[in-house]
Amino acid sequence: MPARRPVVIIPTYNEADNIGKLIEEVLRALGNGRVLIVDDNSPDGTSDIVGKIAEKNPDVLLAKRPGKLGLGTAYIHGFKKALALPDVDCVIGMDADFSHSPQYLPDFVKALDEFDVVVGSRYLNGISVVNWPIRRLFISFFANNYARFITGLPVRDCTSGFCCYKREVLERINLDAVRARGYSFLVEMKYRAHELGFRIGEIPIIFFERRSGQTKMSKLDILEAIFTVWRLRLGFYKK
Ligand SMILES: Nc1nc2c(ncn2[C@@H]2O[C@H](COP(=O)(O)OP(=O)(O)OP(=O)(O)O)[C@@H](O)[C@H]2O)c(=O)[nH]1
Ligand SMILES: [Mg+2]
Repeated sequence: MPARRPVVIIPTYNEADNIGKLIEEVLRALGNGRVLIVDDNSPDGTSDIVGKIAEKNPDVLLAKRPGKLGLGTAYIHGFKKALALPDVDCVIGMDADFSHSPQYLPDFVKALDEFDVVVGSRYLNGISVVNWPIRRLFISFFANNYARFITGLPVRDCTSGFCCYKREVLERINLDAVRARGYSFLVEMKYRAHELGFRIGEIPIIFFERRSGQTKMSKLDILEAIFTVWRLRLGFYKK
C-alpha cells in the first residue's frame, strides 16, 4: 500500500509563540505530511508568521478567517479545504500549543491500518497529563466522563482534540450539519463517526500543559458542551 499522505489541521488563535516551531516539528515527524493552519485573524500576528513560512514551503497552507469564530467551525473550514487537496487520504487535527506532541503523529497514521478514526487518548493507561493544575485535571476528567456517559460513546477520551480521520469518514459525515461551534465539536465528530459505523480506535498520548500563550476556552464553550451531549443523545441533529 502506498504511504498515506496526511494533512495536519491546526486551528490557531493567538499562537504566535508556538506556531513556527510546531510547523517545523510536525513536518519533520511525518516526513511526507502537509500542514494547514486555520487562523481567526489572531491579533498577535500568528497568520503573518505562517504566511511567511507558507511562501517558502508548499507543504504549509494557511486559511484565514475574519475573526474568532470558534474551534469547531475552524475545523469544518479546514476539513473542506483539506479534502480539496490532491491525494489526501487522512486528516489529523491537533492543538497549536504543544499539548499534542508531534512525536505521536506517525502512530496515528499507523493505527489507520486498523481503524477509521484514531483518537489520541489521555485516559488509556490511567491519566497521562503533565503539568496540569489538579483543578484543571479534575474538570477535564469530569467533562470527559460526563460526555461519555450521556452520549454512550465507546471512547475513553471523547473530548480529545488530537484526532485522525480517514478521508472517507470526513466525506460521509455531513460537515454542513455539524452544529457544535466550539470545543464540543470534538465530541460531535466522534459521535457522528460512531453512528455511521466507523471503527474508532485510541492510542495513548501524554498530554502536556500549553507551552506558551493563553487558553481560549470561554464560559459559552462550556455551556454549549453541556447541551451538545444531550442534543446528540436525544437525536436532535441533522444527519
Ligand atoms: N481558529 C481558531 N482556533 C481556536 C479557536 N479557539 C481555540 N483555538 C485553537 O484551538 C486549540 C485549542 O485551544 P486551547 O486554548 O489550547 O484550549 P485548551 O487546550 O482547552 O486550553 P489551554 O491549553 O489550557 O489553553 C489551540 O490551537 C487554539 O489556538 C477559535 O475560535 N478559532
Ligand atoms: Mg491547549
